[in-house]
Amino acid sequence: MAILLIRQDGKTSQWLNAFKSQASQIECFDYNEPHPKETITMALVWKQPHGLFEQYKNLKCVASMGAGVDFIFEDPSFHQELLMTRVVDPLLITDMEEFVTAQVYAYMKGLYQYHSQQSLSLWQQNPYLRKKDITIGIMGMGVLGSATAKALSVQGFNVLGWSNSKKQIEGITTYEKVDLNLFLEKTNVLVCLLPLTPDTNGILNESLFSKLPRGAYLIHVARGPHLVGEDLIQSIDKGQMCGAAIDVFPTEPLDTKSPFWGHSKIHITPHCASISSPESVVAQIVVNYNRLTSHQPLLNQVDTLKGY
Ligand code: NDP
Ligand code: OXD
Repeated sequence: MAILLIRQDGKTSQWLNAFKSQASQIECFDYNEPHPKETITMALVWKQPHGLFEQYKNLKCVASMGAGVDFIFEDPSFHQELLMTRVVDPLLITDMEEFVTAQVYAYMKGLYQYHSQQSLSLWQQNPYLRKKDITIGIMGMGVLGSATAKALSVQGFNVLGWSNSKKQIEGITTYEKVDLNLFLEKTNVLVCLLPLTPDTNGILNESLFSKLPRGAYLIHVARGPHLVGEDLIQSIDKGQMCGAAIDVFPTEPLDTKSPFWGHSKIHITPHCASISSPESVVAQIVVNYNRLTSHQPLLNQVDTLKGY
């Protein structure tokens, strides 16, 4: 039995090294190197090339190297007999809380505007917002959304949360799926932390933006296809949205021709809100690999019927 690592961005050696230092007894292969296909029982993947899974007749589990699993569902060679797991990791959670919090403060204090002013050598004080002026609405109150909501609430922000099922979280007003409009009408800083599924694809569109109070701000850290890019630009141009911080894009890296790059009210980061640390994540992969080997239920298993 062995693990196959499949990613195409040059980071495989970091993961192999983490296995070597934490679990040298487990055989791990880079899919680009020759390997005995019949030994592979677990594939650890990040944006894998499609069509590979069917080549591994003894494959039982596909494990995402991140929290999201949309790129596994998109692969036609993934089938319902395979188990799927994802990452739930304390570092990933803290990193996301901190990233969203940093974006909220940057927006409140107008820091991006001062960055632009610096390039013009312009010394000019601008009005800024205080916590009482902001209601932060988080779409997706799962592992990352609820932790981020709590972190912001503890700092004194007014926080709302929206998710499929209603949550009970102290200090946070929560809304279930059918109450989306009630959630939106009270939110002026919208944070997207939804998984990408057929139901959430394109959810950040003109119609949704129009339900927010005028001049709302978007912090998008979930997946590129949630956002309809032209709708955001139009909503900003009309003043319905006042700007956005966007970390994720339908095609990554973002095309150099994208209108987002040159837009003064759109602030781009390269999918870095919260990056899986191999050292931290490999420990849980090893636990699951051992559970798989001994036919025990896996941790952080994805409901493949629900899609996240
Ligand atoms: P979870 O699965 O723990 O949470 C998902 C949440 O979304 C749940 O609250 C769920 O509701 C809710 N939800 C799902 N579908 C819908 C829907 N149709 N309508 C309303 N609510 C819905 O995911 P995580 O919190 O771990 O991660 C969220 C996403 O963050 C990942 O899928 C990934 O895309 C993104 N991510 C981005 C990173 C970055 O660096 N930019 C890093 C890590 C993750 P319920 O609770 O009722 O099931
Ligand atoms: C993830 C991500 O899903 O990095 O973990 O986007």
